[in-house]
Amino acid sequence: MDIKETQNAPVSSQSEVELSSRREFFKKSAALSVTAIAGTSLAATNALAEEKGDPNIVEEVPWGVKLGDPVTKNRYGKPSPYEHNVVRRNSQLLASGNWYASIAMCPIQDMYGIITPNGLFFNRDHGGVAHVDPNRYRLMIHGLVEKPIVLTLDQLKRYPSVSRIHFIECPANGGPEWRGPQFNSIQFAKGMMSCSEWTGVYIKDILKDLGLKPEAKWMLAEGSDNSEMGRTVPIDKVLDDAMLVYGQNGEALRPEQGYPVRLLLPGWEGNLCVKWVKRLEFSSEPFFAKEETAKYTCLKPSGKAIQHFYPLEVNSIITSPCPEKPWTDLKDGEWVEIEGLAWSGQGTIEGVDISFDGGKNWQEASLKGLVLPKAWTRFSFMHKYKKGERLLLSSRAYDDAGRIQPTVKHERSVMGVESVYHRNAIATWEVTAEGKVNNVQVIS
Ligand SMILES: Nc1nc2c(c(=O)[nH]1)N[C@H]1C(S)=C(S)[C@@H](COP(=O)(O)O)O[C@H]1N2
Ligand SMILES: [Mo]
Repeated sequence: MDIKETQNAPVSSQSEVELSSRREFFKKSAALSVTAIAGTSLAATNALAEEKGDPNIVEEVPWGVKLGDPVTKNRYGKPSPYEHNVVRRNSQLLASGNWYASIAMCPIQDMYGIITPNGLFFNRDHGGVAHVDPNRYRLMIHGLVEKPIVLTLDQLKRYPSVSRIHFIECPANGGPEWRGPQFNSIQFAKGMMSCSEWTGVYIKDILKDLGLKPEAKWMLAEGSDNSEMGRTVPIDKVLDDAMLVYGQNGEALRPEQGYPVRLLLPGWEGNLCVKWVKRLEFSSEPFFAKEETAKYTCLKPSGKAIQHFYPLEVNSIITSPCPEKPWTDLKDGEWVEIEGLAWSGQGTIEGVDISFDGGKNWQEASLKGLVLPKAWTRFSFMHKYKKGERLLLSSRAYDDAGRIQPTVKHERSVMGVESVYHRNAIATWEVTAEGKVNNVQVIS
């Protein structure tokens, strides 16, 4: 067969020359490893592998000597079976006694960049995942508008579309840990969030068509699932950047995210982003005043509660290392990249600081890739690992709204520990002398 012959063909003299000079380079950089930076210390490891005759280089690998799958095999592609551990996970501790009114956490320790693959987007439902027939999908927009309307999916898609990258976070993310760490896991401690590119229509654009009456101050959004999830949104947010989205990372929304249409309120509490949305009603009074809908409140030590607090605060977490991604394999003196995610529902991330001593001293990390408003922002810091050293590793993000993450002590002094929602205090990992990583809280 042609393919096999080509693969077994002898290498040309040209590539032999290239190979040997590469080997020379690896040897040289191994010798120079005293002054190693990340790249050259990796090169030193490579030179060793070549000298010892790594079988994965010198021997034939099974997938190289036979034909692969035909292109007709995977009509919808799946990750490599070797990635089978990268999945959403659920915990009895976070379930309301069943797996329908429940939550599955995103494996943020395994994400690259700032986009969550659709199959890994965190999933929170109050009555299970609804499976909506798009042909029978209807969206009613009524109340204080001149021209009330019922739209089919096709009609909704006829409005001019926009694509925006935004995170969605449940305000209860990190909520079980007000009194102290509960999960030695980043996925369970911080995985109630994900970030996608969303495609849909600005509600303000639809309202230009329908004519919003000036008395309209609130918008009720209702889902067509059995929980309905009625939520009321102030009109300013609706007219700012609220969207009805049907696209997620280049394809239709997944059923778990509200197929075929969900409400997206960039940067605001995830629970307001009503999925499988069937109705928007505009009114002069907030609907929760009539006890038709619920909202989350934050109980303060004074016994008073913050009633209206919709945007999510500036926040960050180090994703590598973390309890799932320890430093146990690192050698003394090796360079390692500390990475993490920062986000703010109130604006754009301006910077992130890293501390190795639980917040006494701080150094500035760099932001990498896209830095967008109300979106995950990836940060990075190169660190020379010292074997046997115990670290208290923290990150502290600040945004262009002038907000910075509080210390745990400061957050507790203002909010106490009785609240569930909106925890954004500085998070800390303990890196032990052996390189294991533990979820801890620095209270002082
Ligand atoms: N219709 C409907 N919308 C809903 C919910 C629901 O149960 N039903 N859950 C809400 C909550 S509490 C959150 S945090 C987000 C979760 O969105 P996701 O499942 O796409 O991550 O959806 C919100 N919208
Ligand atoms: Mo939520």
